[in-house]
Parts: sequence; C-alpha cells; structure tokens
Amino acid sequence: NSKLPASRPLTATHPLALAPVSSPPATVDGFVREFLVNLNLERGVALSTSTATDQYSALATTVRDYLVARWLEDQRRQRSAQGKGVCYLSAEYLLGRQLDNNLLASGLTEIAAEAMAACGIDIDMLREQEVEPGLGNGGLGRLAACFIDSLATLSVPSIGYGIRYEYGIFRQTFQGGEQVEKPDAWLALGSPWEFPHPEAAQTVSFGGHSETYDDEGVIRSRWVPAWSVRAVPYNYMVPGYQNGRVNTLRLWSAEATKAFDLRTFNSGDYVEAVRAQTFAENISKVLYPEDSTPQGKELRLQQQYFFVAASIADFLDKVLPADFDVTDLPERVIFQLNDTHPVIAVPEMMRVLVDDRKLDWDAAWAITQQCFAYTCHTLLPEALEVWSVDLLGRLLPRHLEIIYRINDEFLVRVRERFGDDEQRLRDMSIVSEHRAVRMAYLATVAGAKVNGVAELHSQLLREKVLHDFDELMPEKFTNVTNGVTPRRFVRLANPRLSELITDALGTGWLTDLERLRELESYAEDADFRSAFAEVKAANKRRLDEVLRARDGFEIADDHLLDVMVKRLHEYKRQMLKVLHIVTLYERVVSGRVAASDLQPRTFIFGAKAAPGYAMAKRVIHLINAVGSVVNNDPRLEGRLKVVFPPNYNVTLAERVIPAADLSEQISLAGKEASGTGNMKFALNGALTIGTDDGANVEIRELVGDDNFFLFGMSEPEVEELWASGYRPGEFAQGDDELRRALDLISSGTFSGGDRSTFEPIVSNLLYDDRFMVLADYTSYIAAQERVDAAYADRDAWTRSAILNVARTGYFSSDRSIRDYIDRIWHTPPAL
Ligand code: NBG
Repeated sequence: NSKLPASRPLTATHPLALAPVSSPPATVDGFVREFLVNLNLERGVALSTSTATDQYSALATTVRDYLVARWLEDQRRQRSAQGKGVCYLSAEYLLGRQLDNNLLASGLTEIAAEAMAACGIDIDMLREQEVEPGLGNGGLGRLAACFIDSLATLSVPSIGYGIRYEYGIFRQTFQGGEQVEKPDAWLALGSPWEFPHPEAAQTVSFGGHSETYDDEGVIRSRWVPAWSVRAVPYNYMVPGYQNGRVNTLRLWSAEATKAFDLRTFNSGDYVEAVRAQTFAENISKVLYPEDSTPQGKELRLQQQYFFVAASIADFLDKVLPADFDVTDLPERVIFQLNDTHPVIAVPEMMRVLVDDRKLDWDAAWAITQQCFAYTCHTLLPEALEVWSVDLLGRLLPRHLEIIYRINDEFLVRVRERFGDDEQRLRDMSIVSEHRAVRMAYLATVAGAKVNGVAELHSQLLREKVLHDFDELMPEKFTNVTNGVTPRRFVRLANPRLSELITDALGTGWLTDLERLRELESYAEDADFRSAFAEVKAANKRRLDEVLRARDGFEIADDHLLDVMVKRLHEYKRQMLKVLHIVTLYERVVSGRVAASDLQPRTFIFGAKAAPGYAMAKRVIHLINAVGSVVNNDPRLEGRLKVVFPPNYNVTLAERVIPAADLSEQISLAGKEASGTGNMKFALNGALTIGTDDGANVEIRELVGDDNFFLFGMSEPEVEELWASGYRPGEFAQGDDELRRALDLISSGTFSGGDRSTFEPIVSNLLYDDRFMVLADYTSYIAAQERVDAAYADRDAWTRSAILNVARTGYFSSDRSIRDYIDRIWHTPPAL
C-alpha cells in the first residue's frame, strides 16, 4: 500500500519512501509529455519559444527521469545487501558525450527520436548541442570511463570517485599551424546530467602540524591542520547496458568552507574573503593537461588529496552504515588506485584508522593492505610520480609521518630478506635519497595487488620498473589487459557495422563480445564482404561530412585512410609517420616515382600536446606544415592528403575510428604500456601497422600475422641496441631515403625556406633520438609498402578487416572487469 498516509508523516520505512518515483511510461506519448513538462518546469520555456539549448537540456533531463527510479532502487539494493563493492579512484574520467550512451543503455533511442520528431525537433541537431565532459587527458581517463560502463553492465556494486574539474582538457586550436590552447568551459551552459549534493559535503584539511597527546594514558598522534576546503559531491548516473542497473560516479568540487569565510569577513576584509574563496575553488578548477608525465606542482597534490580524502570519508561515513565496524572493511570494499594519482589515499586511510578511529597501527595496516590495489599505467621511469618530502611535510605533515613509518617497517622486511644490502635498501626505499616520496613504491608496498595493463607491460613491470619488489613479493603482481566498451566504440560509433553484425549473429554480442568469433566464417562469404566494405565506405562518407562541416577538410572515397590519433608524445613516434609522408612526397618531387603510381592515401592525425612540452608542440607544427605543402603541391595530383583536425576528443574519435582502414600503433617497443585506441580500431575493422608493444602484441596474436603489419625492433632488440651505444646518425647514413627526408625538413621546404623552425626536431633525431625513430624507419617504410600491396587487393583487405573484428572480442572492457574481479577484487557476483 503506497497511498499517502492521511495523518502520519511519511516515514523512512513507508513504501513510498523506500521505492520512490516510478519511471514515466516508456512510450512515445509518455516521452513527449515528460519532455514538455521538463521544458516548461525545468527551463521555464514553451516549446514554441525554446532554443536548441533548452531542448537539449529538457531531452537530457527526460532521459534522466527514466533512469532515476532504477538508480534509487540500485542504491537501496546495494545498501541492504551489504556486499563487497569497488571504489574506483581516478583523477580522470574522459567520459565523452552522455546523451546517446544513456539513451542506448535505457533502451530509449527509438522512442526519443520519434518523440522529438513528434515535437518537430531534429534529434541529431540536439545531439550536437552536448559539450563532452573532457575530464581526462587520454588513454588513462578514457579507460576509467570504459570501466565504469562495464562495472554497471556487469552489475558490480561500485562507485567511481574523481574530480569535477570546472575546466577539462584544453580546447586545441591551430594558429599558423601551431597549437594554441583555449580553456574548456564545458559547464558554461550547465550540465543536465549531474546532481549536486551540497548537504553531503565533506571537509578536507591541509597544512598545519602533527602533535602527540595523552589520550587517557595512551600516547596518540593527531593532525592539527591550518586550513580546509569543502568538497561538494556531484553525482552522475552510470547506467548498465539494458540491464536495469545504474551505478554512481561521484565527482568532487571544491568550495570555500564557511569557517574560512566567516573568519575573514569578521575581520572586515571583503577582498581577502573573496580571495580565500577563489583559493579554495582553485583546487577543482582545472585538469592538468599532462599525459604520461607527472606535474610535481603543489596544486596537483592538493587535487589528489582533496578527492581521495573526500572519497574515503564519504565511503566510511555515508555509504557504510553508521554502526559499521571498520575492522570488517576488507569484506566491504576494495579501493582500486588508477595509477599513482590517488595513492595518497593509503596514508589517509591509515590516518583515519589510527588517529580518528583509534585502531592500533598493526591492525590498521593489516586492513589497509587488504583494501587497496594499484594499477600502473606506464613504463617510462620519468613518468612515475614523486613528491618532495618538503612539499608533503608542508601540505600533509601527518601523512608524511605515516609514510615514514610505513617505509621504516618495509625496510626492516627488506633487510630480513636480503640482508644489509645497502644499495638495494636505497633502491627500494619509498623515500629516496633525494628526499622524494616515490608514489608507485608506496602503492606497491601497500596494495594487495599490483597490475600492469597488458601482458608485455606487466612482464616488464616485474622485470624492470618494480623488479626488486617482484623479488620480495611476487604474489602481488598480476596482469589485467585493458579493454574498451563496445557499447560506445562499436554500437554507438559504428551503427552500420553493428547492424551488419546483428544481422549475421543476432543480438547478445554487445555484452558477450567473444561472440564476434562467429564472424570468422562470414569472412569467406563474398556477399558479407561487400556489405562490410560498403559499411566502411559509408563511414568514410560520414566522416567526410563531419570534417567538412567542422574544419573544411575533405576525405576522398578512393583513398586509403591511414589514421594516427593519440596524445602527441615522442615515445609514440608521430615523427615516424611524418617521415613516411615526407618520404612519399620526396619520391614524387624528385621524379623517382610517378604520382600516378602512388596508392592514394589520406593521413589523419589527431593529437594534443601538453602545453609545456616544447618538442611535442614543434611536431604538431611540423605535421601542419607538411600538410600544407603536400596538400597543395600539384605534382602529387591529389594522391596524398594530410588532415589534422584540431581538438581531437572522444566525440571526434567516434567518427574517425569507424572510417579508418589503417591504424598506426608505432611506439618504440617497451614504451607504450598498453594502448586502447589500437583495440578500438581493430574492433572497427581497421588493420594495424604496429610494433611489438603494449597490447599490440596481444592483438597480433589474436588476429594473426597475415592480418597485421608488424615492423620494428622488439623490446629486447631495443635494449640491446641501446646498451651497445645507439648512434642514430649511422641509420641516416645507411638509408638514402631517410637522409633525403631529414634533409627536406631541415632545408626549410616545409617552413617557407626558414631552416631554423624545424631544425631542433631534425638534430634531436640525428644526435639523440631517445625513442629510436631512425632505427625503425627502414623497417617501417618496408611495412608501409606491404600495406600498399595488400590494399591493392581490396577484397582480400576486407577479408582481413573482418577477421580483425571477429578476433578482437577479447578487448571488451567487460572482459577486463571480469579479470579484475577474478584476480584482484574477489567481489561476489552481484544480486
Ligand atoms: C596510459 C598508457 C597507455 C594505456 C593507458 C591506459 C598514462 C600514464 N598511461 O598505454 O600510456 O593504454 O594508460 O592504461 O596515461
């Protein structure tokens, strides 16, 4: 009986309070009604006077309305089940647009389209209104977004915790071919997807000092902080794919505390009070645009501590029941640390358990060690985060003490095991000789498990980056190969391919991606191949439309589409791609090759460079410069085109990837931890040209050598060449075409005759070349010739493309999450 009681107030146990709103009827009529109500009541406008922004917002709110009842039900279910859940701690979530994903998850796509049509609105136009939340840099943040999608789809009770940056990853523009960054004001028109909860704010403190005191005969430590900020949670729904589940993503926003304001206001200094507020709000103001390189800045550490302290407090105080006994914590939660950014959570947990909850140290440490697990996402030693003792001592003095004690006890263990091996003790110490706290070491010591993100990466972690730790505690190390969500990157990004697959296999493959295997036999079916080729062609035409409207670029139908999209980083070797293009250009302009003998190709680049990374920015400039020469030289007869749309993001990825023929995954072996773009391309039927690096290794094993263009040195070969004293100049001397390509760049051909513009790039390659571009050039060019030859037999190419799709179902993030459950989390199957 859910009738409102006449005389008694609605108590928490009344059916209406327990099972709240029900969804509006899932019909076109019901949807229209809800949409109009939202337009009127939420936006305060009539349909006739509404703008596109009003309509988009009302549409989003309507979709939200359908999901809310399930969301509340899920929260109730999780509260009452009291099972073990996952808290995913990540400083980045590169979400991409939400509307289509939430329509798909809730099964409302068709109903919404019809409802909008009934209102005389083009839903595609509304889709374009959404500004994507770019709260991440690249692969690491996008992985977190794929993982929360899979967690919800697999019904794993989980909360994603992170930061609600007011400004996400910068908007990239080009001026004269050079990158110019603009702020990403993604919240300027508000976000209809978020639910702010100021009443559930947490206080997060900083600074001050640590002291001991006598607590009824027990000497305890406590932190006396100097200042604090309010962390306000914003909740986002994370719907599972058509399973009625909705998880929560909780992002924290920083605000000034009342106390802070009051004190300054009372002193009569209005300006100072406002300054204090700005100071507090700065903490969640902007995403650091660094990718695979740490920042080492005080504000960055403030961000990290801000969100993990708020998250731990939220979980302990709000998610768990009030009478919860913290000694049972390992039965209720595992905090997964997405890289080192949230690792300060470890000493924070110890502080809460020891200082606040008054557990003894050993008991607290035993709990902490079971409640955390760490994922490492890099192999570059310079990318491992460290914080100076000075900074930590100033910002988080009690945490520094705790880290020292963890380290002391750890070094005792090391000594027990290896004896007085001073070198080893220095190497393994969490606090280095240079008074820097190595966050990866802290995470490894504290975590129940440590995982890399692809087989090769996990192996190299154990052999190199964390070798000593592997010797001491080999049982901690495991691998979970990355994955991507097929809902966004196949179903939404490539509706035509999805339809073709469903026609062949029926439904169900989207949540059981290994079923793509069944496509193998279709690769031998000529009709299927031509339908598949038609899908690719249609995706190219769609990309052509998008790029024309967006940036004025055109994509010709008969061109091989050769794509390299990822952050600009020297180790990823965009320069190798540039040298390939320059080589093809040089062959034609020197008259050695007739333009008519070239396989027509369009090279697409998408890449942001960290604003402070000078070499990366120079490479962006060079790509644009080469593009403007190549695209306008009549001698090439339009057979080579370079297309570099600015501001590559998730939305553009969803258009580019399904159109690609060739996927460039050309990092130096041993440097790319995994890569996830590589998986998205293969799943969309692009063939990979790649090195034996990261997850490329597993992709190649699965698709087979005949359907993958392998080139370059293997990781052991890289090591060997490096150890023998790598001299890049010798490789330039040994290959005429390489020398000519480098000469063309340094002679000013792409810089209006100015030799100085790109000279630093060329001399860096000739005299340093840390990522061995020159050593792999010859092999890369040869592999590209194999690509051309293979593409000449279009039908055979299509067959390979189909086999790529059929054999890469393994790379669903659903499989990754199952691996996390089996190997690390051990969470029970959800209700
Ligand atoms: C990146 C790696 C990629 C990997 C993603 C996701 C960082 C620190 N690491 O190779 O460079 O695919 O993480 O695991 O951004």
